[in-house]
Amino acid sequence: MTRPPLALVIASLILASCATAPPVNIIPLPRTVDQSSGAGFMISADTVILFPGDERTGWIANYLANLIGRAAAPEPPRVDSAGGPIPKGAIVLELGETSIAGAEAYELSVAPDRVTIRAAEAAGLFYGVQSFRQLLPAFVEYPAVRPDESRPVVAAAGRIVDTPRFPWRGAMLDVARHFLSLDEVKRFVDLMSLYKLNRLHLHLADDQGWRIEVKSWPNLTSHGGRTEVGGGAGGYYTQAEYADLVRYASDRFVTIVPEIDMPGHTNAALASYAELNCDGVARELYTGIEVGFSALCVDNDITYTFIDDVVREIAAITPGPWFHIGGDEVQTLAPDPYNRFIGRVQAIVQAHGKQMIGWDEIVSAELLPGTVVQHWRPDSTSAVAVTKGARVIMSIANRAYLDMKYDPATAIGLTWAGYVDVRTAYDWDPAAMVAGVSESALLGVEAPLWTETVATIRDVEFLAFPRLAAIAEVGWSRAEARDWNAFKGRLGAHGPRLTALGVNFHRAPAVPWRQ
Ligand code: TNX
Repeated sequence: MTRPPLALVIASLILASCATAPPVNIIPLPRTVDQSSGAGFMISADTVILFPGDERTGWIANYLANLIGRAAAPEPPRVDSAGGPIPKGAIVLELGETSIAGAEAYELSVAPDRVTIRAAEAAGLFYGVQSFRQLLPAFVEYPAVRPDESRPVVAAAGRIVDTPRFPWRGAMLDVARHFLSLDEVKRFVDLMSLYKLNRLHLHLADDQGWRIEVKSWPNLTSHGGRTEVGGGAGGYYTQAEYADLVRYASDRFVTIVPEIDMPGHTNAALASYAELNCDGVARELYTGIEVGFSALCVDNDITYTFIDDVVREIAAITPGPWFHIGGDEVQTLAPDPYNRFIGRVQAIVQAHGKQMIGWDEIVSAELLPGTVVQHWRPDSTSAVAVTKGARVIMSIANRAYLDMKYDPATAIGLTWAGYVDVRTAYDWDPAAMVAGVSESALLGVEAPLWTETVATIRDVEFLAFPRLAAIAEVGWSRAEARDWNAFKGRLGAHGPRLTALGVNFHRAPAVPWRQ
């Protein structure tokens, strides 16, 4: 392996040991951070990343090596399975008990001669890696970064012990109103990982488009997938592509949650198959942004054959335990048929081995154990769901909706739930939003990004960042430890990192962005 010139090594060592430790700006805020004032850990051509030896932790070790890339040496750090004496300058990933238990918990200790990331499970190692990454200088994130003696790659010394508040820390992408390519969704997964988010809910069907191949109902995509809001070309994922995305996300500890919205938001299906309509007449494709006008014919048996096929095929390529059936905004059905419909669909979802999730409208139906309610309407109550034994995902629109404008000057986005500036997205407690929906009833939080006004991945990034970082901290960090003023300072320090990653983030005026 080629080594950097001696001068570079010496200069970097001097810089590393003289520099006062930069403050730790990790987002989401870890449970405990003990920073030490001494020298940090410097990455060099000798750095080796050691892992316990299995495939999963080997993948994480390689992920870290690729993150560091060529920032400190002509080649990324070497990766090796552990065994034998640990050399000086190693980054050690190890599996074992941590002082705070939990599947996603980790301990990270950084000293001049060694970094140790320890966790009971691989997920914790991955999150320890994300925290370590945030201790490294932002320039590491540039894809074309090369070693430069004036810029040593040093992580501040100290010790972090960390575990999340909630198991569900999610984002949602509406790929129905505007389609996003597989690579764009993968990039979004990568950005989620930086902030330790672990659920990606994909809104795969709506009035304007059907985005996932269903082999037994091929017109859904060949016809229903070929447009989007504004009349663009739309698109869809083949089952193989979806499976590839599921794998990509699961490598990064992100579980894909598929949503097929029903009985409303179904115009694309109703346009693809005449028999799904009560009058037997196929609808026209729709490219506007009205909601509430479409509904499956809930009294026809063929509707349930259709749903059974759709759920079966998608469940078969979805290893995660959840299937989201939407259930929102049906304006053309009376309560009784709506509730009966939700009951029948719930049985279908369970028969295919999944737990059903629905938007908060489903609380009027009978809910079976395991069903999850996603709270979105600011004036609705999911407490009813709790009395029926359901758990709740908090996505209250006036805090967590990424498609709301930041302020009146925001060029894209909607305003029906008000403006959601970064502070509004940050300064709330999911356990204090709905009386009767307290900590124990909550699975966690999720930030949906609806795409009526969002046409490109650059638009997605603008609305999601930095609010998604705020939501990530709402989901991960303890409420008592969170503080807007401290957060905005840490967030400001993320400006250069997001810039290096090429993220088109909103430079919210309230945040002291660093250059
Ligand atoms: C409400 S949130 C909807 C979506 C829209 C969104 C726009 C929910 C369950 N339904 O159909 O896209 O508002 O903010």
